[in-house]
Formats: sequence, structure tokens, C-alpha cells
Amino acid sequence: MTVNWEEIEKTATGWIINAGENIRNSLTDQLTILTKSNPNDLVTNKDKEIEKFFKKKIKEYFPTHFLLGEEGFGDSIEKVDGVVWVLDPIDGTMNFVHQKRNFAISLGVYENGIGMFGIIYDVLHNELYTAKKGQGAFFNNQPIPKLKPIKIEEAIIALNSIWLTPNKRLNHHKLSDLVQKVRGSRSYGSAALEFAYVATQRLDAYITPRLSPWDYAAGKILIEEVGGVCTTLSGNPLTILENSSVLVCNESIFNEVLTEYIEEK
Ligand code: 2AM
Ligand code: CA
Ligand code: CA
Ligand code: CA
Repeated sequence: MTVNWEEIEKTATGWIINAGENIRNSLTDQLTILTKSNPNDLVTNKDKEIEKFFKKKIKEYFPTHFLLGEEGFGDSIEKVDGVVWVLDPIDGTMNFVHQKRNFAISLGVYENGIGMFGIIYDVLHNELYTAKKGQGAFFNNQPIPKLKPIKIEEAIIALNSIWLTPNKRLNHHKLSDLVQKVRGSRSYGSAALEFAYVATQRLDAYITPRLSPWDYAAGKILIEEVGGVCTTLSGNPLTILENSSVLVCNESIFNEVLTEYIEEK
């Protein structure tokens, strides 16, 4: 099967811009809000609507491709073979519901497990991050420069403050040491945007013990195209087949962050 990546890129970008416009035009509409795994894990009718829109379009335009989507309207994927569209229709649903900003549509298109094209659309700011394997990363179609080395004392890192409290996944004392060592810490509540911020050097690292493939499918391609690093919190590669912990990092501080400050339980 020969894949026309230019066509995928053009078509997917058009669909994402349309979906974003749809969201921006409906921000004052009444949302139907449901909870998923716990009372703070939200999903709305918009998340589902956008994923269904992609499902319909992909089946129509690219019938041999698969869709792996957060809301479950896509295919159940057990192997990485073929072309898989990994979609998070709204990344940062809590922000979407409560703040009406700081959420994104995230799409990574993979071929046989390799990330080929990634796109993260910051809907409220109308800002588009794209990446093509081996051809660089772009912010609103302008090339994003390669990441410059930094010192850990001057780094700004992103993490959810819950991981600084006693928890079952990470040694929170070590992470607190990191927060004290670096220049600043932030929490944006959208993994895709946090990837995009590390890729554009607004952040220098993002640490999270629990993400799903649709949270990082696009971000992984973006960060690798600017010379950044993205692994599990054990330093292993990420796959689109299972949930994972994630460290996204400027390469110059990657080893230090991983070995000195991260200890998984
Ligand atoms: P979501 O908004 O698409 O669910 C919030 O810190 C970040 O973690 C968001 O990118 C959010 O994606 C993601 N996330 C992954 N699993 C989650 C869960 N069980 N509950 C809330 N956010 C989750
Ligand atoms: Ca969710
Ligand atoms: Ca998500
Ligand atoms: Ca989501």
C-alpha cells in the first residue's frame, strides 16, 4: 500500500480546522457533561461529536485506514499494522468545560507504528502545530527551530500538582526536589498543549505518570522533529497500543531529570 502523505496532511488539517471552528462557534451552547472513570473525568457531547465526525470522514476518504479515538467510536486496535489515525477530539476537556480555553484537538497519523504526521490545534487561540516525520515541525506553517540546550536551574517544567502529594505512582519527594531546583513550574491541563509548549521552548519538560496514546500521538512526532526527547518515565519508547507514563524533555536536561528526580513506584 502506498500512502499519499501530502493528501492525508491536507485533508486532516482541513477537518481539524473545521472541527475547531465548530467548537468556537458553539462555546455558549449548553453542553451535555458526563463523567467517565471518576467524577473529575469529564466528557461532553462535543468530544463525541468531533470523534464521530472524524470516524465518518476517515471511512469515506480513507476506507483502509483505522481510527483509534479516546471516545471509543473508532476501531479497537490490537496491532500497529497499517495506517492508524490516533485522535483526541478534545484534549483538556476539563478546561473546555470550566475555562473555555486551553484545550486542543490532537491527531497523530501512524504507519506500522511509526508517527508520520502530527497536528495539535489550540482551538481558542487558532494556533496550529504540525509535524511531518523527517521534515520538521511548524507553528502556524512557520518552521519551529530546533530546541536550544538549557540549564536545569533555568528550566520551566509542567506537571499536575497532584503528583507532589503522596500518590501510588511516583516518589513525590524527588519530584518536589525538582520543582525546587528549576526556575518555575506550570500546569496547563492539556497534555497535547504541554507537548506543543515543550516543542516551542515555552516549557522545557512535561512530566506525567498516566497518559493514553491519543494524548501523546501527535505530540511525540512534534517533539522529535525539534530534537526533543519523549519517553516513558522509565526512559522506554512510547507505543500507540497502551497507556503510559510520559516524560517530554529538552534533551540537554533529559538524563538529569530522569535519573535524579523521577522514581516510579
Ligand atoms: P483529556 O482532557 O482528553 O481527558 C489533564 O491533566 C490531561 O491528562 C489532559 O490531557 C487529559 O486529557 C489527560 N488525561 C488522561 N487521562 C485522564 C483521566 N483519567 N482523567 C482526566 N484527565 C486525563
Ligand atoms: Ca478524557
Ligand atoms: Ca487527552
Ligand atoms: Ca479527550
